[in-house]
Amino acid sequence: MNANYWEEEIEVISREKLQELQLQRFRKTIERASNSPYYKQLFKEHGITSDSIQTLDDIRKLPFTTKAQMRETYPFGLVAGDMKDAVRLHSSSGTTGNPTVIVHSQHDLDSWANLVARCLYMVGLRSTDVFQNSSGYGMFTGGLGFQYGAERLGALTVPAAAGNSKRQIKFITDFGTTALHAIPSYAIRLAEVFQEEGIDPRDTKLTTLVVGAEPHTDEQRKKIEQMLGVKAYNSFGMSEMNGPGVAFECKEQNGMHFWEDCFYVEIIDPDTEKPVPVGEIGELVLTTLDREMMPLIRYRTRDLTRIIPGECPCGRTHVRIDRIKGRSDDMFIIKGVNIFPMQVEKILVQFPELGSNYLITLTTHDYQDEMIVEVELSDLSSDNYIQLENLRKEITRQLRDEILITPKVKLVKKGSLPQSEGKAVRVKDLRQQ
Ligand code: DLL
Repeated sequence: MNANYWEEEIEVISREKLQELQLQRFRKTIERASNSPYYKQLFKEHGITSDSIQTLDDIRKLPFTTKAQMRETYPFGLVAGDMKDAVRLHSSSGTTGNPTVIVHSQHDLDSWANLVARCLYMVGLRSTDVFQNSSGYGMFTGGLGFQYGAERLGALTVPAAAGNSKRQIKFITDFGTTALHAIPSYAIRLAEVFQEEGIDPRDTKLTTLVVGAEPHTDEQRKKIEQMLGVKAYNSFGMSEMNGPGVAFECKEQNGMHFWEDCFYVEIIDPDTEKPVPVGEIGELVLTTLDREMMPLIRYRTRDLTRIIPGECPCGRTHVRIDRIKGRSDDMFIIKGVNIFPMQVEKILVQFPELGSNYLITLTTHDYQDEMIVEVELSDLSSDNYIQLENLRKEITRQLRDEILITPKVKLVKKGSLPQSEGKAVRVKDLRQQ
């Protein structure tokens, strides 16, 4: 094995060969997808077969797949393989209505683990490393995704799971952890706990951090690197495309290589749905190229980014995408959890004591993200302090059950929140971006 690459023949493949491989895999994907109830019907309506795709540009003949369609076909309408070959199911962290479900065969899990191993190898991890995963396990793909990828690499893998910072630090110290996976907001929290405990992270063996699953700036990355004395690499992925291991920074730390042998990347204008020129920001649209059980075609991720033009000095030929710049829908991510304002609204409308105007404010306090939900009271509310406090606690509890994090709820007088004339502005993001 070449010391620089996990799979040299794929990572530095010529663009021409890569495109040949993509075309071949794309046609196979269409064949497979046509076994799913959803795509079978769709292809019939549009008269599509694998022969419709002669060049990669022909991909544009195909309609997009959206999150809404994934929900409508819940749970198995997009499954193209035989369910007896299904070995794992994940669902997305957003919980509006039906969750989006992804079903994997053993081939899919092997392909995913291989991609994560490729990413970790790219930033210098080897079988001698100790990899600690502070991600939530369970449905969230950051847990099992990194677990299997790091095991595939042969690293000693510590499934520490989320939270309990003192225990994380004890593991780092006692087990000689060299690499840690954390969402960026948690990495900063952990650095603070290091300080509180009087332990200098530079005295541990920790040298590499893998950060992702939520938007963060280069400044935040530098802060993490400086506080923990590590190199931090950005990692992008989503449940619909496996999870982590979709795009990852190399040692250059200048954009994330997108594994184009497994995903076909398009960047479109979210309004016109036409491709944007290379280098311009648009919405990322992805097609799986190596998925057996549940291929997804032209999936609208709603993530806004751009392709970084030019070649990467590391030699890898797979395109690089820039940091995620935002979303083309109203989803926001806080503490690694994806939330839609509708989820908050759904809870608030159930309380007759509340009016219909509310505002979600996202702020940063001591490097920790905070979510504040201000909601106006209705005429039906009491002005008894104890009753109001009980109401506030009940709203907080129900919101926590729905969105999995605990917001700060503030009940405010009717008419005191800004009234917008057009589309209501429900989210104010004041975080340091
Ligand atoms: O967040 C998968 C993942 C786990 C990626 C661990 C990286 C590390 P979901 O919960 O489905 O999956 O959320 C996917 O998170 O569409 C983006 O909006 C956002 N996101 C993921 N990675 C990044 C990143 C996982 N590096 C959604 N920067 C995506 C900014 C990110 N946003």
